[in-house]
Amino acid sequence: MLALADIRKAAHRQGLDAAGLVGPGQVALPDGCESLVLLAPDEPAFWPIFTQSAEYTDGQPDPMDRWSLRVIAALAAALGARALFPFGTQPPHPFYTWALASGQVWSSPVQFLVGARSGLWASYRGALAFADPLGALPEVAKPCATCAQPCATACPVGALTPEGYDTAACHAYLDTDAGQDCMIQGCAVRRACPVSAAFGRNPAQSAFHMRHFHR
Ligand code: B12
Ligand code: SF4
Ligand code: SF4
Repeated sequence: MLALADIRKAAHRQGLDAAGLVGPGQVALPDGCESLVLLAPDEPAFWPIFTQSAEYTDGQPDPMDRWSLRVIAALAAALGARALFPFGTQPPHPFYTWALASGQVWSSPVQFLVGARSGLWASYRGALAFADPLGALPEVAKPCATCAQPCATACPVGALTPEGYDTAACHAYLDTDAGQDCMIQGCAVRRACPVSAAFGRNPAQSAFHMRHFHR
C-alpha cells in the first residue's frame, strides 16, 4: 500500500511539495476520492527545475500550466491517482476551499491564503486524488496570531486590504512607473509577510506570475 512518505518523495523529485492532505468528511471531494494531496511549488527547488523544462524554453503560451499538466499527470500515473488542476475547468476546482480544509494554510487578514512555511506565497500547481485513505501531515500553527499584520497595510494604493481586493485599482497601479516594484518583485502585500520572506522564493518567479496576472 502506498505511503504518504512515498508520495512526498516523488513530488520532491519534481520540485513539488505535498503541501496539504484532505480526507473524507472535511469538505466535498471529487467522486471516489478518499484522500486529496495538494501539490505546491517546493521552494527554492521549484524554480530552477521549471525554468530548465521544455515548456519554459519553447516560447509557447502558458508554460507553467503546461509543465504542471505534464509533470502532475505523470506523477498521478506513477502513483495510481487522478490529477486535478486549479486551472482549465469551468467552474474551477475549489482549490481555495480544499486548501483551507487541509489545515496547512489559513485565510490571512487580506483573504489570500497564508501557509506556515510559504506565508502569502501559498499557491498550488495541482492535486492528486487517491481512492484510499492516506494518514495525515504533521500539524502546523497559523502564523498570524502573533504577527503585527504588515500585510493589512502593505499595498501602496490600498487595493488589497482586510476590506477586500480591488483588482481594478491593483491593475491600474501596475501600469505606472511606481507599480514596477510589484511587477518585478511580486505583490508588496505578499512580500510584506515575514513568513513569505523566509520561504526562499526567487523574485523571478514572482515577476513571471505578475506578467501572467497583468497581461
Ligand atoms: C479566479 C481566481 C482569481 C481571480 C479572483 C477574482 C474573484 N474574486 O473571483 C483573480 C484574477 C483576481 C485572482 C488573482 C490572483 N490569484 Co487567484 N485564483 C482564481 C482561481 C483560478 C479560481 C477561484 C474560484 O473562483 N474558484 C471556484 C470556487 C468554487 O472555489 P473556491 O476555492 O471555494 O473559491 C474560494 C476562493 O476563490 C476565495 N476567493 C474569492 N475571491 C478571491 C480572490 C483572491 C485573490 C483569492 C486568493 C481568493 C479568493 O473565496 C472562494 C470561496 O471560498 C483560483 C484557483 C482555483 N481553482 O480555485 C486561483 C487562486 C485562488 N489564486 C491564487 C493566486 C496565486 C492569485 C494571484 C496572487 C496570482 C499571482 N500574481 O501570482 C493573483 C493576485 C494578484 C496579486 N496581487 O498578486 C492562488 C491562491 C493564492 C493565495 N495565497 O491565496 C489560487 C488557489 C491559484 C493557485 N494556482 O494556487 N485569482
Ligand atoms: S500587486 Fe501591488 S498594487 Fe496589486 S495588490 Fe499587490 S501590492 Fe497592491
Ligand atoms: S503578514 Fe502576518 S498576519 Fe499577514 S499573513 Fe503574514 S503572518 Fe499572517
